[in-house]
Amino acid sequence: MNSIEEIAKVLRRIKSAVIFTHMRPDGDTLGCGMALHRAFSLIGVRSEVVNEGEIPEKFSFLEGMREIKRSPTFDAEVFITVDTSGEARLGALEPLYRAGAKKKTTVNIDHHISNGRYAKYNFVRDRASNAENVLALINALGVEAKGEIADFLMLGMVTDSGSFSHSDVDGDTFRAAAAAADGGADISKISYETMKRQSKARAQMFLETASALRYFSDDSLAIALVSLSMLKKYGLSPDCTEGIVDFALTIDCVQVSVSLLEVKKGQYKASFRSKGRVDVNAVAHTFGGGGHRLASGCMFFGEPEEIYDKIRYAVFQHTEE
Ligand SMILES: [Mn+2]
Repeated sequence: MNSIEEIAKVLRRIKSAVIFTHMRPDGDTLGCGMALHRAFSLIGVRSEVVNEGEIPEKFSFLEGMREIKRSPTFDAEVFITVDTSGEARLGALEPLYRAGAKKKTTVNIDHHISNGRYAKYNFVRDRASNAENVLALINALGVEAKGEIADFLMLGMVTDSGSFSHSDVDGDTFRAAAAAADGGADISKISYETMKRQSKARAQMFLETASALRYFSDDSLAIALVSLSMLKKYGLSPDCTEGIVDFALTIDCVQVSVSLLEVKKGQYKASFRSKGRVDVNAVAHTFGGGGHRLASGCMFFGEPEEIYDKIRYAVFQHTEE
């Protein structure tokens, strides 16, 4: 691994860079990409941020997001990836990245411990958000996190840390957030726009789903179901179901929360969340999926009632006494 100073030294000498962000982009990858892009413009490096897909609407309140391109528009000297644990996370841009990486300098700035250190220069440090690492890089480039840069970094920190509530949040997270706040980041707007705001239709769908929540195993297991017909009724797309699985975990007696999203007739995408007594990675693994101990996912085929039974049994098998 390289130090942030080493990487800053390399980047201070370059003329151009393309900054790659990961597929199904979140606030961290986009915030890191845009913050670095703005920092480059202040030190005379031509750069652009690319992402393979649509930029979620909830990030559009930050105007700079409109500048993000689907693929590189010029032949840059350096390829940089941010918040991207492996090349496959670049989605449709992976082949282009790999082809370019053969002859270009590559830089990888990330916070996932699983990161494969696939670039020539790698800085991987376990932090609540990668925005904390990008802040260190920007400072090492001699740029202060002010104005838009502060907003982009705060976006990464707020979203990846669950509004500074996840277990990996520590003093360093707050020191980085303090620097962004000192630079003028609008934390209240950023958290409202990205963590709270929703459409009326989404709120109605959520309330209907929550009131139909099914409880099993002495109320320690809760399952929410979002059918295709419900999405149709409210005119919503499947990404509006994000966050539904987290709701039931707020209930005292619930140890495991599951959401089932119907993706095709009789086919359900399941998300699992656990408070700790149940290893939901093992549960999802039973059905060909996986993830982490406390958060995982898999696919189910069949009727909801049969699926509930399967989940109930698998959760029972993986409950620690
Ligand atoms: Mn991240």
